[in-house]
Parts: sequence; C-alpha cells; structure tokens
Amino acid sequence: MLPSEIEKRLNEQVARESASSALYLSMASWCESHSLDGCAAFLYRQSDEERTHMLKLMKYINDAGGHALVPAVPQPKTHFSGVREVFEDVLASESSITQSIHELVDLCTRLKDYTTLHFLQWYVTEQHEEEKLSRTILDKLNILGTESPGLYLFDKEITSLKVDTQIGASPEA
Ligand code: OFO
Repeated sequence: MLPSEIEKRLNEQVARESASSALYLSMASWCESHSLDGCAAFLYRQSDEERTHMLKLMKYINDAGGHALVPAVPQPKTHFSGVREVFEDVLASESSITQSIHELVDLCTRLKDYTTLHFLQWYVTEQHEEEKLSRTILDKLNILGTESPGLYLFDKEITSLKVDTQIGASPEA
C-alpha cells in the first residue's frame, strides 16, 4: 500500500510532468510559428514524452492502491525572445524536475518505501539524460549561433537529437 505522503507527492509529480508537457507544446508552437520546423518537431516529440511520463506515474499510483489525480494545467509561457531562450528554459525546467524527482527519492528512502524507490529509478536515469541533452543543445546553439545560416543548420541538426536512456553508453552503443 502506498504511504499517503508518497501518494500526495507522486500526484504533485504528475502535475509537474503535465505542466512540462504543456510547456514543450507551447515552445513547439512558438518555433513552428517562427518557421523553425526542426525545433518544433523536436519539441512536439518532447511534449509527447512528458505526457507518457505523467501516464506512467498515474498508472503506478493506481496500481499501488492509490488514486492518481488529473491536474489542472497552468497556462505555460507563450512568448520567447528567441531560440536561445527556448532552450535555456528547457534546461531550467528539466533541472527543476530532476530536483523534484530527487526529493521524492529522499522521501521514499526515509519512509522505507522500496517499491516506489525502485520505480523512481527510471525517472532518475531519464532526468540525467534529459539534462545532458539540454546542455548538448545549448552547446550546439553556441557553436552555430542564433543568426542565419547557423540557425538554419541548428534547426536541421536538432531533429537527429534524442534522449539516450543508457547512462554512460558509448555513442555507438
Ligand atoms: Fe518528465 O521530465 Fe524530463 O524527462
């Protein structure tokens, strides 16, 4: 049985993943409206992934005897000064989600909820990879620049980037 404090915190995480999905969707729409089709495709995909993170949590809560609650979705940021701001916001958002996952892991350790602790390991790995990917994207943006023709190349390049969920995997693995 899920301890009630953990159920509450998992439901808060459901809300965070949902807000993250909405933020990525808003970023994708902004990029699409600025003809950054590669960035838009990447961000639409990320939005879908965040929704699957939310659903995975909801299923876990219900399977463990709790009740997963569908959260209200806050209005995400809709305007960005440029593509750099979009990806700086991505990194800030992912870092804050990592922090909340780590706090959940701390709570499970304190309450000796080893089943949820085990379940959360997938999120720990995922967040490590998401943050790594966000930093890689910002590095590429710094190399290529935010003006034409670098931005054009960046918009093409980003479509090939995705999360590698194997920590420490070699590029060929
Ligand atoms: Fe689900 O927040 Fe990142 O991946």
